Amino acid sequence: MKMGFDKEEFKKSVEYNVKNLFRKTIDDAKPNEAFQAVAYAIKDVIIDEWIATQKQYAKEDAKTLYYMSMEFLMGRALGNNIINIMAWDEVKEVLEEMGFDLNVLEDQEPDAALGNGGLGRLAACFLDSLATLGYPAYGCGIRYRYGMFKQKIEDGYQIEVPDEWLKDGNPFEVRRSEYATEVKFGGYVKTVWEDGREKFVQEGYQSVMAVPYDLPIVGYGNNVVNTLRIWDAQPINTFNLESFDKGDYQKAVEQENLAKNICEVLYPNDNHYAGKELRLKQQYFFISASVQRAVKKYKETHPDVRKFYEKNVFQLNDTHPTVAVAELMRVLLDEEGLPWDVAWDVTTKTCAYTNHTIMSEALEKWPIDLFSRLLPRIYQIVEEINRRFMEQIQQMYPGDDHKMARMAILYDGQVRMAHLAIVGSFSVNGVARLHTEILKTQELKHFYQMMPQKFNNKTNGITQRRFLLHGNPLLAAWVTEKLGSKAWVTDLKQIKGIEALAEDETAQKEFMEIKFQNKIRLAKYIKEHNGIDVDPRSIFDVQVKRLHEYKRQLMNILHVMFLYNQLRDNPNMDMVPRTFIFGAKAAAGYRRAKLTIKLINAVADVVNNDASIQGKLKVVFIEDYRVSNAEIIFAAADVSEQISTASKEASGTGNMKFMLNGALTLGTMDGANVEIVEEVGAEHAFIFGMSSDEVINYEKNGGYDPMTIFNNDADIRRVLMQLINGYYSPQNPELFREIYDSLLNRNSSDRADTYFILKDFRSYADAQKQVDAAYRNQNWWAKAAILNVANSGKFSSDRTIQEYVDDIWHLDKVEVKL
Ligand code: 26W
Repeated sequence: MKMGFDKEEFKKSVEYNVKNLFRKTIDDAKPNEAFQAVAYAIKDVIIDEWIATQKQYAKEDAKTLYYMSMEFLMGRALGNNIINIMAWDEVKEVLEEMGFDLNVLEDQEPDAALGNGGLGRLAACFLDSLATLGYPAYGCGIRYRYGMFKQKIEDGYQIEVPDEWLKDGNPFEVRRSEYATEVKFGGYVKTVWEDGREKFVQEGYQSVMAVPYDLPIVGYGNNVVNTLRIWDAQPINTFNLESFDKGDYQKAVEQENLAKNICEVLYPNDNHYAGKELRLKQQYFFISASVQRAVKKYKETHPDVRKFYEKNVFQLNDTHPTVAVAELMRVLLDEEGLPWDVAWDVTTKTCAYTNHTIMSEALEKWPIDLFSRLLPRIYQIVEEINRRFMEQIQQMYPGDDHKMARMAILYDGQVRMAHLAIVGSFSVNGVARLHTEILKTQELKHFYQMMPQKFNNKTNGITQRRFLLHGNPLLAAWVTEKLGSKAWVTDLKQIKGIEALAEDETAQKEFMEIKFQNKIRLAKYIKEHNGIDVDPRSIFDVQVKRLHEYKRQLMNILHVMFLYNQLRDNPNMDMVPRTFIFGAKAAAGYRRAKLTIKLINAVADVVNNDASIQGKLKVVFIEDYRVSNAEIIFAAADVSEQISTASKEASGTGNMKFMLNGALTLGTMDGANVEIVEEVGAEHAFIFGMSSDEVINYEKNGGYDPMTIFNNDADIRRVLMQLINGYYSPQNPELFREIYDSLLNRNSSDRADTYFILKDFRSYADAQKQVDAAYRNQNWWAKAAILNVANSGKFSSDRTIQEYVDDIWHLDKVEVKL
């Protein structure tokens, strides 16, 4: 267990840091300066554990996981680190003695937003769980200079502002220049004969230096500190002004620019492949550096690289890091001199692939000309992988050209990264039970039929350390008190113990009072950031997630318009006051998503300023939804909107964070909602809409006809007409025409109402009515909310990680003693 935390030493350390960093005494330190000083003091504590952990791993020669991901959506580190070294109360006290409020200091830290949404945040939760369970692991990623953009709302529109998260430096990072690695792009491949065999040498290339920065990933109360290693790019050789050779000059400038550009910015696309060359550069950059480093490190203590897989495993977070398959082959073939079959055996025993989406527009398919120009040697290797794979298909399915076309890695002038990932991996997993079944029976069915043993499910999870212990201290303390133990912090199944209190009226009152306090906290945040007054006694009905058509924020706001029409017709309509809260970033180039944000804000403007409806309806769009404000939002939610078109949301993880915080799910039978309902019971959720089978059936038969609904349902028709008659945009009645058209008219590429919004609308509205009815019985609601918390145990990322370890990674736990 933990050694005591030395408060006096910590205090001295903070004072010393303020002096050294800012030439000030502690009483003159501004909040941001105090934050820096505290962060460095915490890092000081962490460093010893970090060193001890890495020594222990080396000593035990432990098998290591490399979690390869373009995205790590970490959020803030300070509070999380203080919690995980188990020093929260002590640090809070010391800071109070020094005249600082820990919460205020935490607010000084910018979010590390090196990710878009679900996939990036999952990676962050996984790192927390890996460290807490004591498994040796690296996160491998990119140190983007600019992370996910900051969102400003101006006149109801989203404006993207650069995220300068490194402006004041990052107190927790350590630059590791000793591990700098060269990464090569372009040029051509020369074949030479050497030692009686063919060798491949890349020539005429440009290259950059990859320099790693390490961030500590602190386990909860176990002295374990793992590493998130993010790579920065630097020019390979300093600009040589003396060189007047034209070729050199040109090359030097180009290499300098290459290095400057590679790590500049995170692509803000979520679930949408854009095919940008710079993104492929980013992918190869961090993968080549990570793979080279992993092999080098292994070889420092192991003589035989053919056993690499015994001590190393690479998990590929979606297809984005899939060049790792070919890069590991390149290193083993060209640098280690292994024959193809041996290199392939090592590679396919090292790599494992996770699929996170079935959205076809998310699939990465690189044009062969671009791919082969940028990565000539890698492309040769992919060609050979494809050639051998095609041979294998021939053998298994003689004469079946259909299979070849469906499964080829290289096809129609493109490199299909998902196919490369599947062929090059020993494991392929989906992220929720339903999602994995859809992969097996629909999207990847040919691969499943050919290699069923590779396929498995790993239902996602979330870390309760951030999303309950840190984000909702009131509920966390209540749970601990009721259970008489904090064991749930590392074993969330134990939270089941509060189920016994679900019917207890005192417990119900206490629970609702905590929820009320959290709603006051969010109301304050909304007032400060949006200038809108919301009533904490109203139902907080929340949809926060990336803006995407399949997630159907549009259905939610159309329903608000529908409710508002009813209230206008009958201001005395009996309804529980409701606050509809949205938070979402739209990809910068996603026009329809951005227009949906404008629509939400336009509806908010009208509804929030209409005194005639007596405050029964409020609409709030929270600006710049991100990890740090998410923690406040989940804690305050009554209703969790999880309303994606069934089959489209691979898992969802926000749904789990709401459940853990005692919100009731209003959702479709999609992704992990299915398993949430299974755990808590359908009677404690509000389920509506078509099943995934129904949706898939409609899709196979060319969709449905939304016009019939439009013609026969006057309420829906009235709402839709308000999109084009200026009801919410009097100055420009045509403003929302595109949205109207998307619901009713097919266009060149899409069916009308691609995501079945009108088809599911009535069922959704009915479910919403049930929410209203249910909330009137506060005892029932409290019971259902407590049951949600009590049955959220399955959704800890600790459980998910243990399943990855048991079924895929086969790591051993390491104990670190100080
Ligand atoms: C190439 C552009 C691009 C960028 C990001 C394509 C796809 C992505 C991600 C895979 C999108 C994503 O974040 N997917 C989400 O992953 C979560 C974690 O598994 C799931 O819970 C969500 O359902 C899924 O949408």
